Amino acid sequence: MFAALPAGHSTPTDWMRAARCRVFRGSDQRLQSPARASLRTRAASLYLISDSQLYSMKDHIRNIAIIAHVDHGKTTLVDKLLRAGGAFRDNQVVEERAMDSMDLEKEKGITIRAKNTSVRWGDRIINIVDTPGHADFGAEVERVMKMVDGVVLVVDAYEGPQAQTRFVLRKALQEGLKPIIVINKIDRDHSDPAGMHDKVLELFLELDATEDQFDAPTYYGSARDGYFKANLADEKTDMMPLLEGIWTHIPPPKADPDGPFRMLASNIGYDDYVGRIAMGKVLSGKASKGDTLYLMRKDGSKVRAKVTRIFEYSALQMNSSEIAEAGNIVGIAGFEDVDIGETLTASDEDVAITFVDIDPPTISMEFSVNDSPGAGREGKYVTSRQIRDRLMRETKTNISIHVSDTDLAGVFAVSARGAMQIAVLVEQMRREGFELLVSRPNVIIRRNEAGERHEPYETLYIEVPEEYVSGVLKSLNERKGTLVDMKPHRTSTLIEATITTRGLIGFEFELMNMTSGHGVMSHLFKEYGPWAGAIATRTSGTLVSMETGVGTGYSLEACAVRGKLFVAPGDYIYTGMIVGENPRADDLPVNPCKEKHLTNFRSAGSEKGDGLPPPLKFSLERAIEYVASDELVEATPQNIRLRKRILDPNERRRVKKQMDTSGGA
Ligand SMILES: Nc1nc2c(ncn2[C@@H]2O[C@H](COP(=O)(O)OP(=O)(O)OP(=O)(O)O)[C@@H](O)[C@H]2O)c(=O)[nH]1
Ligand SMILES: [Mg+2]
Repeated sequence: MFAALPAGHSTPTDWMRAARCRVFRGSDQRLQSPARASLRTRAASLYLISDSQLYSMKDHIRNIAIIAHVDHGKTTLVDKLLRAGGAFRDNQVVEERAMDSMDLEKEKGITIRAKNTSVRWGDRIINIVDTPGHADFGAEVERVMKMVDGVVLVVDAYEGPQAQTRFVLRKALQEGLKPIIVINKIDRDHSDPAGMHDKVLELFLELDATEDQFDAPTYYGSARDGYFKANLADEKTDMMPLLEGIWTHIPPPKADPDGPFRMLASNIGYDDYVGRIAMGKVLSGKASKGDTLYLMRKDGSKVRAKVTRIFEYSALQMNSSEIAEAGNIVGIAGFEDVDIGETLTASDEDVAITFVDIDPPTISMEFSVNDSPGAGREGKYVTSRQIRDRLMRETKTNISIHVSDTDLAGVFAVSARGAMQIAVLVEQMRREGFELLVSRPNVIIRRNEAGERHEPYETLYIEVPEEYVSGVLKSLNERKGTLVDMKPHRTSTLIEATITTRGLIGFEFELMNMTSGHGVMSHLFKEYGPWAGAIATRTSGTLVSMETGVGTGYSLEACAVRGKLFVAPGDYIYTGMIVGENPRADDLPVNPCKEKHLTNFRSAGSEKGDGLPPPLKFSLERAIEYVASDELVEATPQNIRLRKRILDPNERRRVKKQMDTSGGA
């Protein structure tokens, strides 16, 4: 695209900067449009206000969020910023990606919840929020936007900006936050730091960044190797150039030290001694232990309570503090019921602070009591009340999960941004000792004014080696995706498509299989659009057990002839449980629990099933995507089983016949 640069500009970046300046100086035609004019007004209102009075007192604090697409290196960067800022002793051994402290985060190698920390040297405080990059956890990024005054946008020097880079940058620019660009992983073979920087600037232009935002300082380096530099040609040293850059370029918090105390709860923490802790940036005034504050609740009510403890973040923990001062990010205990998005103020006359708009959930799943035979044997918490209480507790700290009762007793509708987000919740619950049944994700349908069904659509970006392109396009076509753009990129092809969220369910797994792991994809919610019609996302049927008992090698060998098995000899199996995949589209009843009749000629191994291939074991995420609408996943602390919703074969047949005659649901 930069083949012919305008005269006088040596690099695409120079050219883009000049273009951006023209927009603001008024020499460009585009300035005449109302959108451009409003952009100018916004820029003026953001940066030409009397900052001096707002900034003056909080000079020793900076508040930043680290944002990026998944795996671009945010948490690794935080490790190195903490160490460079003196958070750890020189000889202290700290595990990699220390901020990923949840068990599931460690196991999956991804960040799930946004977390706070801080770097302190002298009286300087840099409060840092590490955020997740996976699209399903996007609300975690949205909710911290009001806590910070700037963002460090991390971009992989090889992959360049991806779907979630666009999402998080858009949110940050909309909030008027000051960005710093970090081109990470320049140590990677074939990385292209300068090229990727240009792509980031293109994205800034596309997202209507203000002039000041567009002029974001850039640092190049490697979080893994612990260095960043302001120019690619500079010698590599350490993290100090970036740390100093953050200090210099991110403005001190806009906060009024002399006003009455005000704080928006952007997160909720928990401490065994003091209970719930409201965390957020103090927007004005200060508070100390023992002060009386008011909690402005979402429902309009006001609750009066005393501050019992104040916390500050430091390295990997929260420490007690004497005072919550304007501009700082603190935790305040004393409000037992506080929720994210609520305001703490010194006066009951005050008005609540507006929280950021959180994008709504797009998918929903049923959670219900486990009514499979053998229920209650493997879990501690199995009742409807226990499941309901746990789900309600989740909504208190996880703002993008919504839970509602359904018409059926013991069945709850849980909505979220994506299947992975719900799978993480189910995984946490089974680790805590819950047993429950979960359904396949369904997209949340809306009706337009004419009463027509609309469903969520996403923009899908895929990068695959050339030889897999036709297979990917065929699959997209079957899933009712439409191709938007296709172009070569290095040795691969970049495909952009529009596809329904429904059509995307299970696609990542298919892409992995189809491309032997060489395909990379990311997606971004686009809009609600007309219902796309039926989409077949699974072409195979299942092998369903007709018996309850224990799987035997002898009978499973017979079942294995029919398809791929999900169970092994010795596994507990019940009537209606799915024990394998039938390559044909229908469900095949099988008996996997039969004992072999004694004969004089025993074939060695056939009782133990030694000749059986290992069973296909589903991860929870895969199981949730795999099941059809008449099937469920049974999740217990020890097992993940698949089953038919209706276990009894006669009843199942009767209901199916009824559905067929009434034209289906
Ligand atoms: N080569 C190289 N690898 C890096 C660098 N920084 C991070 N990584 C690796 O990239 C992977 C992802 O790093 P994370 O720090 O977890 O990335 P993240 O952005 O926090 O990921 P999410 O929080 O899940 O979005 C890990 O395997 C890191 O070791 C780097 O500078 N160079
Ligand atoms: Mg991370």
